[in-house]
Amino acid sequence: MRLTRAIAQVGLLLAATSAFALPAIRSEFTKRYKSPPAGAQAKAGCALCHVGNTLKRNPYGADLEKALKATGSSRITPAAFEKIEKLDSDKDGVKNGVECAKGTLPGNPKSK
Ligand SMILES: [Ca+2]
Repeated sequence: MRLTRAIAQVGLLLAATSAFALPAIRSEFTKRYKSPPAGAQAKAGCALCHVGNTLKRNPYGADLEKALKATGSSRITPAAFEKIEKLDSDKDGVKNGVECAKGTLPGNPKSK
């Protein structure tokens, strides 16, 4: 009985942990652009690619999704990021690659 309870508690802990884990795309973004943990990109959370905390993608997220589909892979690849670095997804006059490197939000025109 005790063992069953312990296993259930571990299961709950794992489920809770995975629910808050960053998606692979986010961790690859952070790795590629050396996004600082206290910077605007980290603070944006899901809004880096989505509209707020919704599933709807912002312009950068939409471009990244298109680029990812073009690679033919279901997993994020450096090629997908690279493919959209020359675009200005949010039309603020600053290319995605520049925004990603300097820590601003490539899907939010108020951040450049
Ligand atoms: Ca931009």
